[in-house]
Amino acid sequence: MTSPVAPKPRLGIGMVGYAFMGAVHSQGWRTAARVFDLPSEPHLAAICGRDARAVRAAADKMGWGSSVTDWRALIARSDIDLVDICTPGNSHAEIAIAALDAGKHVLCEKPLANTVEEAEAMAAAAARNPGQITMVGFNYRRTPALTAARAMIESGRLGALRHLRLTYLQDWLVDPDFPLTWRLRRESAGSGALGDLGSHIIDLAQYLAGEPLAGVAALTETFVPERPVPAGTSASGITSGAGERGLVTVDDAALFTGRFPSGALASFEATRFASGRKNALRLEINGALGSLAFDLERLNELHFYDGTAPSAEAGFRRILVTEPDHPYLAGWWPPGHGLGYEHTFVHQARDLIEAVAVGVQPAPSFADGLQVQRALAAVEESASKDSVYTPVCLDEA
Ligand code: SOE
Repeated sequence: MTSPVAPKPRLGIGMVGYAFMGAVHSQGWRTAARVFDLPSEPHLAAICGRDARAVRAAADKMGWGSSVTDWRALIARSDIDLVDICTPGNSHAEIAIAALDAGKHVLCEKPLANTVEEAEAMAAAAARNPGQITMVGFNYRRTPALTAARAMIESGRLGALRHLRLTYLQDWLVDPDFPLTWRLRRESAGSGALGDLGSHIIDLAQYLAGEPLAGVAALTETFVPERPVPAGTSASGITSGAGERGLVTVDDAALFTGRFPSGALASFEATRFASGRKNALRLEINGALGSLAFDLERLNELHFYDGTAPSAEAGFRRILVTEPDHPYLAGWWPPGHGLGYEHTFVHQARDLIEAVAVGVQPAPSFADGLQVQRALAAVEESASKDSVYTPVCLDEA
């Protein structure tokens, strides 16, 4: 007779927010325990949103046990161990600090906050609650090809890093009549393409380089300064009306350079105006011994140039990151069968559940999120100073 397998302890999850990020995080929580052998079983206890009917529908669709309309009630529940924050940035600090002080672990969407002050308060709350685990949702670190890239850099395959070149290009704001949603207002989103997309590539550059940026020099631009206020809404003090346009108060694009303490140089471009580019996160890293290149639109591939190979055999070669020896892949499909965007969130859930079980702070923690927030603020400060870039005019002959 076989003895019954003891049930795993439950990790109760409560999520605040249920739009795009709420949906992919839900997918991560639902799937992680079906793919990986985890120390505890995530239980999708409750989801929170302000509109009772909509959040109920989201709970049913995404597999949550119950729905609530008050995040404080969610935090107060004894069946919730971890609070997952998927709301716009202006509510991150209040929810995260309350959750940490109530004894919950916290996963918070990126960027950590809208301001450095809020991020500092969040990191301080994490520090005064050392028993609670915190993580920021920089999910792309958990793309197997990029986790593998980090391991190659760490083991010295690229030698000393010289260049990190990162771009994150989208095009959903090209239409000047795209509505003035919360992502286009500073009070709700903090910044524009910079915080939304630039924060991802800052985190990735620092993760891959293994050190924080030492300084930045930047340009930002808002190409379309006014947009239609969405009908029937009142976006952050703007009252809607037919044909009414409101001010865009964040950047549409950010272009910046950076320097690492090791001496490596970095360049970054984050934009929502790259016509034809939907979710193009691309990077190339050049080191003294070789290079790596990655494109999120072909996320199962990593391109490696080994500068130590005989020159007659030199050239970029494509590594298919689909094998059981690659990060996260052993839990998935047979060799050669690739993964996609959503899987990065499954890996995020897996790593967080494991960190909670062993009580060891994972990366990126709230302290790491604060560091990215400081880099975002430095970009904005630099972009606001005319002296940083001194245009040199070419006189007509
Ligand atoms: C913006 O369009 C966005 O949804 C980001 O907010 C996410 O972080 C990124 O993963 C995809 O693009």
